[in-house]
Amino acid sequence: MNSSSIKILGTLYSPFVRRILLFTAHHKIVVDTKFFTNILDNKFPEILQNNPAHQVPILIDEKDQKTIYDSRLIAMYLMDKFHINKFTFEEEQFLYLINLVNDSAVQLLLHERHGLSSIEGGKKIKIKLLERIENSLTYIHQNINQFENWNFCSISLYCLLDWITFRKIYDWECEGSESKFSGFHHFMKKNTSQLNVSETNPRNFI
Ligand SMILES: N[C@@H](CCC(=O)N[C@@H](CS)C(=O)NCC(=O)O)C(=O)O
Repeated sequence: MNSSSIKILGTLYSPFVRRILLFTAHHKIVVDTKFFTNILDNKFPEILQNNPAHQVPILIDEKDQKTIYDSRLIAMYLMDKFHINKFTFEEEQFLYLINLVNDSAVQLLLHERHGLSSIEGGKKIKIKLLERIENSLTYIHQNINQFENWNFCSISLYCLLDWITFRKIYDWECEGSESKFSGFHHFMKKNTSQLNVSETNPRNFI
């Protein structure tokens, strides 16, 4: 049995957690995992102790006595520790957009769950969030050739696109591969066989 000094606290559905699981698998970094359920409705002392914002993923490196939260910072920590190429400035910019789309999608999901999309103010916020998602994804799609390599940036895009489909938040798949996002179809298809992608498919855990 593998045991690692690195532990990842997460949930089975989070696209932010999945990024770290794909990134560590790709670089053959052994991690232990601990998954929580329903963290939006429950407060978990172990999460709160390690991240005051009560969000996952959280990395705990027992050997080096470090606790890191936020997936981008976790990736940077691992890059440093395992001598993996750091982000380029362009990748950082794409990652910023991917994170923004992901956060907007999480907010949309919460809006729907709490029925806010059916009230006037809520409708306006929904339109704004959807506009941001659409514009940012269109821009990323125009630059899809920058996502040829399987690195933290493309892994994050994969997890985002799959998650917004899974949660039915934004239908980038539209009319199949002929859609305006045809480059995303190609990107997703090409990467479905990457390490740990099928094992971390959130649909497995419903
Ligand atoms: N910026 C954070 C975002 C993490 C995040 O939003 N995590 C969600 C899971 S998808 C979470 O923990 N939500 C619980 C909450 O907000 O209370 C990252 O990149 O790690």
